[in-house]
Order: sequence, then structure tokens, then C-alpha cells
Amino acid sequence: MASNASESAVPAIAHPTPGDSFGVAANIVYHSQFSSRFSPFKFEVEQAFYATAASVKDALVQRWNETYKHFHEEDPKQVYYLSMEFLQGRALTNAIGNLGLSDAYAAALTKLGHDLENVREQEKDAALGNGGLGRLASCFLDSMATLDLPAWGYGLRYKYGLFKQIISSKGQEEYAEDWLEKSSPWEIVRHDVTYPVRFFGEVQVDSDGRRKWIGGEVMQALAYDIPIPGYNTKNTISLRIWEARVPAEDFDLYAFNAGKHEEAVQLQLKADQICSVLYPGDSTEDGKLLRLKQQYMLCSASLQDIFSRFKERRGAISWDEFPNKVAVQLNDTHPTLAIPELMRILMDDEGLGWDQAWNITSSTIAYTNHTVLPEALEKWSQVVMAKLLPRHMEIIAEIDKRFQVLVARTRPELESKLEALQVLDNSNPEKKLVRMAHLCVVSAHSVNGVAELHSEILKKELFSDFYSLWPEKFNNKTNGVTPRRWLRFCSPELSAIITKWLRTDKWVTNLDLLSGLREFAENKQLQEEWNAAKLANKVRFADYLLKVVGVEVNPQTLFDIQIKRIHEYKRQLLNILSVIYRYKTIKEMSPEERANTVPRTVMFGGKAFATYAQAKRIVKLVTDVGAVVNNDPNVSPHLKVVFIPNYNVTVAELAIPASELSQHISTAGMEASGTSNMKFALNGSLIIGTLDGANIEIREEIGEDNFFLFGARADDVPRLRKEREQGKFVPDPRFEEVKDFIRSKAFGDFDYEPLLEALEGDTGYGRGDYFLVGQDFPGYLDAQDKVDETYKNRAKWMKMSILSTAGSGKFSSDRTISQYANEIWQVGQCRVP
Ligand code: OX2
Repeated sequence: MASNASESAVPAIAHPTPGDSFGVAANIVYHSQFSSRFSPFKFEVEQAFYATAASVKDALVQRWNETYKHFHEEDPKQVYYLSMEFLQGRALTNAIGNLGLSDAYAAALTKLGHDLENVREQEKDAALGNGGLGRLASCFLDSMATLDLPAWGYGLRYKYGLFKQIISSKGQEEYAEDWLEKSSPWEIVRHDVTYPVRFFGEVQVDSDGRRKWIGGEVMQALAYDIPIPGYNTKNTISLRIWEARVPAEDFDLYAFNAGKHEEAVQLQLKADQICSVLYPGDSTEDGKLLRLKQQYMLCSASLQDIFSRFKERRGAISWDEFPNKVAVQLNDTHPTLAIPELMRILMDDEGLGWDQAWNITSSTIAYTNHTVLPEALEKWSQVVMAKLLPRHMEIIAEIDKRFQVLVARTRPELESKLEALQVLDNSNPEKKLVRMAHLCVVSAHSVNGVAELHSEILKKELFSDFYSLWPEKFNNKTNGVTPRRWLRFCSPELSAIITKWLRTDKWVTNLDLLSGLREFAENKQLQEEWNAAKLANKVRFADYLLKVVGVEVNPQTLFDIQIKRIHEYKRQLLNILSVIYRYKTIKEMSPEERANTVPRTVMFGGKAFATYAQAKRIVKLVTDVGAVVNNDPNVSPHLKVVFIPNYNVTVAELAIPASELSQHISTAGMEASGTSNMKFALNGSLIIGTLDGANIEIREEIGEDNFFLFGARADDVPRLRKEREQGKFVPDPRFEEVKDFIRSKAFGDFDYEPLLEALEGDTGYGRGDYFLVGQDFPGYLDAQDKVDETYKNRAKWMKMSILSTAGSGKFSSDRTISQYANEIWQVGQCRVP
């Protein structure tokens, strides 16, 4: 029988679609019985969560299908965001919020004997990321969907996310966190979307001189889609994450049946390793190889997917059209292999010549740098690369060769610096390396930093010679955060107040409207409402701390929070040293004097990289100080120190709305941007901070009177380090006093000597206090005194808090993404009607 289009079309399915709360309730019940993995006779809270999520997913999948159908028909240029990290956190609140169904779901669950609050607690964080870089990628997805951009996120589907942090008497301990233990309710596995990914093998030359990569180990990448709904739009885009696996035909049944069981499953084991963990330890050769495999899996699978979509839409392919249809953004250097992979596909598979392939590649690829820390600038061994990816290594060497020729021809005065600029670092013949950042800068058409200061440092320092070669490539895109997750949903009380005073809720997608709050900053009524909302958030967070961490904190105290990865440059050490000074001061006070202090709860949260010994000592010191201070009956009513274990997105959603003071105190020039600073300011938390990263722009926007500033300027840091090295630095006596106090074993007999020595002697980076903790200590104490003075004046504090929120409009990721779309990607909106 002849088939016609209507016969082969997918029939429309009548699904119980969520509309009103009755419809929603029916849909949840349907899923609890038919698509949930629990006994149908029970409807406990965990089952309620999975059934609710399945019901929300129905709505998302429907929109997802419509969105990509629309993109397919309109065929606009699409952007692909490649990232090794996406720190998504929980999805339920965000999804129903973006769909505008929060009330319907809350009412439906009540009808079914549950409470949305408890139900959402059941969800595990998707922690496929490490810190700011991964969370930024997730905020960007939310904005891309909300702005109706034709976009995809591409990542890897790690079995274990970032580790689970447990605090014991030894300090931080790490355990695998299995976010997929009961599977994720949001994923859609795409069995029809798989691609082969090759490792090792060799390069063969055809009779016509064409090079071909053959042999080696071939695995399969399988796609999983996580739908990302936009706010107030039907558009729902996808985060596509790849899982490495081995197709059945590669399972060696003969070997297995011959009793060689381990041999038969070898390839499967190797595939499992690729998607086991994010950032496996790379101190060993095997560890390095594994990381490179992960990076290549992401790049190869994603590019094959991009090509297949490009080919599907254009019958007769004109390759020069490619950059008019495809933009690829590399989230730092981790996906750099997309560059040689794109060249390889265009030349070896599609038969293009070098020049044409190069033009297409560089017009397609853009690169974002997120750090200037030398240890974070990736370099891969040429030997390892040549073994794992022999054809890519050839291409990289050719890029390097042509770069040298270009410099010799156009900028002979740079020749003396050429070695340091090359993509290949051959300075040590025993250890030849590929500089991934240089490969990006040479190949991409755009190189951006993530805050104004950082982008200036890229131009003037890190990449200054490249900048002189290609000034037009360099640009700044100051980071931003999504106002949906980071204000509208995590602080509904404050949001309601903002909407009431602005007489509109349009600020949720147009954050600049927050500036309308300025005129009411001194209004008593608003201040009272503001204070009540902040207090409610503090009480909620205090309940969490009691329930989960087992510490009691008083919501009437000043909530002072520093949450971020633990790193020496972020200077949690500076914070805890000042807390120790505060402790000593309070201890020595008379009861009357004590009664006059501003009581504070100082909270820390963050994970230290498993092999970063110094960072782990900092965690230990914070917990040891907490144990002493919190148990000192004279001091603890005035000062408490809490380490919040296992900091993640969910904890941040509770902590940030509750915060009154937040700490962004990195050594100037070292924090590329910071993004939690934006979330805190948005939630009316005042910032104590240095002139670093995005702090500078935040301070400009909210006004310098509303920011507690201290510390050395980035320009002065090199000179100060030098003086420190030359022994010209005279430490403040209070700094010495605090170190002596730790040495006196006031906080137990753990060996803190390596931490204290780093404030004096060799840190491993060079001589002496590299992070300038001693230098900035007195200024920091002064700024803290100013905090206390200000806090005593409630009206003033409230005004500053309101002005912080009012000045946060610039820091919406909607603004950031619009700039990427207009200035780098040339991608326009494509809204589902
Ligand atoms: C982080 C940066 O350290 C941080 O300053 C920035 O806000 C964030 O990226 C997002 O841009 N890994 N994480 C980062 O850089 C790298 C590399």
C-alpha cells in the first residue's frame, strides 16, 4: 500500500495535560499509577515527587517538541554551548515556576494529601559541575530559553556528580554522590541519537593524499535530553548530555563464553570510566588520559550532532553556509578539541581544503576564558595527545606552524616572543605540551572575559601579544545570573514585595526595572516589609541549619555568609582569621561591652578539591574555630561560626535570601568575575569585598556608599608581592596576634603550620603570602568595624539593602546572553507562536 504523509505522521496523543489544579492532580495520580517506579498501593512523598515530576515533564516534552519543530521549520542560525559542567541543581520549582504552574501544582498536591514544600525536598541536585563556571552555564540555558533563542547546551552525563562533602573530626571527606541512584525524572533518553567516537588508532594516507583516521577503540555516545523551559514562553530548549557506551555488537560473546569474562567486558569498563566522575584526579598519566577522553567525547559527539542537524536542513550543502547556521561557544578550554575536530571533519570526511576548513572553523568557534590562574590554564602532553588523538595532533601542529608563519610575515617584531606564544610549548624537550588556551585564541573569532577587569587583564597581560595581533577578537561579557531561580523562586516573599512596589512583575524578565525601587529606599513602610521578608528567610535558613547540620543559630543575629569553592585566592582564610580576632576581642570584653556588640553568625560553605591540601586545612580550621567559639558560653551569644557541609545549589537557594552580609574578598586580579556576589546583591545582601572581578561593576551600579570596600587594588598587587618578597612588609600586630593564638593550640592540636607558614614563607607559588592576606588584614578589620556600626542603624542598613537589589539589574544573565547573541553569535530570537 502506498503510504502518504498523513499515515506516517506521528498521531497526536491525548495526554492528561496540566491546566487547572484538578487536571494537574489527575495527571499526577495517573503517573503515580502508570509511570512511576513504586508500588501503586502507596503514595508516599517520594512517589509523589516522581509522579509530580513525570507530570511536569509531560508539559515540558510537549513544548520541547513544538520548539524544535519550529526551529526546524524556520531554520535560523543556532547556537551550541559546549561545557564540561552544568550545575543545574533541582529542577522542579524552576520548571513549574517557568511554566506558570506553581499555584496549580501546590493546590493539586494538597488535594492529594501532600505539600509542595516537602515534595520538592525529595529531588536530588544535579551537580554536574564544580562551581561558578558550571552554574553560569545553567543560568545561560535558562536565559537562552527565556529569550527564545534557538540554542542547545551540550555536556556529559556523569554518573556521579561533584562529590558529597562530609565534615568529620578529620575535616573534609569526600564520597561519591549518586544523583542517578533512582534515575532522574527529567531525562529523556534518545536511543535514536547515537554517534561513534574513536580513540587511539592511526592516520592513514589514501592514494589521493587524503588523510584518514582509522582503527583504535570505538565507543558510542548516547544522547540524553533534559528539557529547559523558558519563563513566560512556550520555548523549551535542551541540555543534551552524552553517555559513553558500547553497542551490543562489540560485546565479545565468544570470549565471554570461553570464560574470558573480564576480557569480554573490557571496552564496557572503559566506556563507564568516561562518564563516571567530573574532573577525575589527574596526577597520574591514566588520570590525564581519562580527562582528555572525556573532553573528546563531548566535542566529537556534539559536533557530529551539529553536522547531522545542519545536513538534514540543507539538501545541497554549501559548506560556506555553515557559520551562518552554526555558532559554537566554548565554555573555557575544556571543549577546545572541538577546534581540531571541526577541521578534521571538514577536511577528512567532507573533503574541504585547509583554507576553506580554517575559515569555517574560525568563523564558527568562540571562546570564553574564565580564569587567569596559571594552574588552571590547561596544557596537555603532546605525547598523550598524539597517542589518543593522532589526527588531531597533526592538525594542531599544522595550526601552530601556520601561526608561526603568519607572525613572521606580519609581525616580525614579535618573533622573539614567538616561543611563548605558540600553541605548542616545546621549551622542555622531555615534556612537550599543547597550550589549549593559545589554540583557542589563535583559532576562535571571539575571545571574551567574564567581567570588565578580567577582560582588561586578558588584553593587557595574559594574552597581550595576541591582543596586539587581533584586537577585534577580544571583548567582554560581564557574567549574569538568572533572576528566576535566584530571586523570583528562591525568595518568593521578597519577590512579592518588589512586585507590589514596582506595580509590575515584569522585572522577572526585565531586571533593569528593579531600579524603580530606588525612590522608595527610605520609605518606612517598604523598609518594614523588606525587613520582615529578610527575617522570614533567615528563620527558614536557621530551621534548615538545625535540621540538617544540627546547629542552632539565632535569626536575630547578623547573618554573614561566605559560600564558594574553597581556594586560597578566595581567602576564606582572611575571613576566619578576622573571626578569630573578633573572638579574642569579645572574650576580653566586660559583659557591658559585650552587650554592645553586634551579634553575628558567620557562615562558611564550600568544597575543597580532593587533592588541594591547603584548602582542606582551611576547612578544618573553620570547623575547629566553630567548635571552640560556639561552646564558649561568654562569647557564643555574640558570635557563632558555622561550616555548612556539602554546599550545593539547593543550599545556596536557602542561604542567599537569608544573608545580610556576604563576603567576596579575593585577592584583587584573581577572581575573574564571581557570580554569587550578583545573587547576594540581588537579594539585598550587602557586600564586603575587594575591587576584584564583577565586584567592581556591582559597586558602580549599587553605589559606593552601599558597599564595604577594602584591600589592595589589582594594579598594586605585583608591587606589593615584590615588597613582601623583599622583606619590606611590616605586618599589623593584630595579624601576628591571631597567628600566635592558633599556634598556641587554642583551636586544638591539628597541624596548622603549613597554613600559617604560607602567610609568611613559601606558598609554592613563590616567596611569601602570595594572596596578600597579611597585607589586606587591617583594612579588612576596619571594613568589618564599619559593618557593625552600620548594622546598628537599622534604617540605614535597610536602605542600603534595598539599594543593593535596586542596583542589580545589570547582572541578569538575560542581559549577558543578549550580548553574546548580538555581538558574538549573531543569533536572533525564534519564538514558538
Ligand atoms: C570561574 C571563575 O573562577 C569565576 O570567577 C567566574 O565567576 C566563573 O568561572 C564564571 O565565569 N573554573 N571556574 C571558573 O573559572 C574556571 C576555569
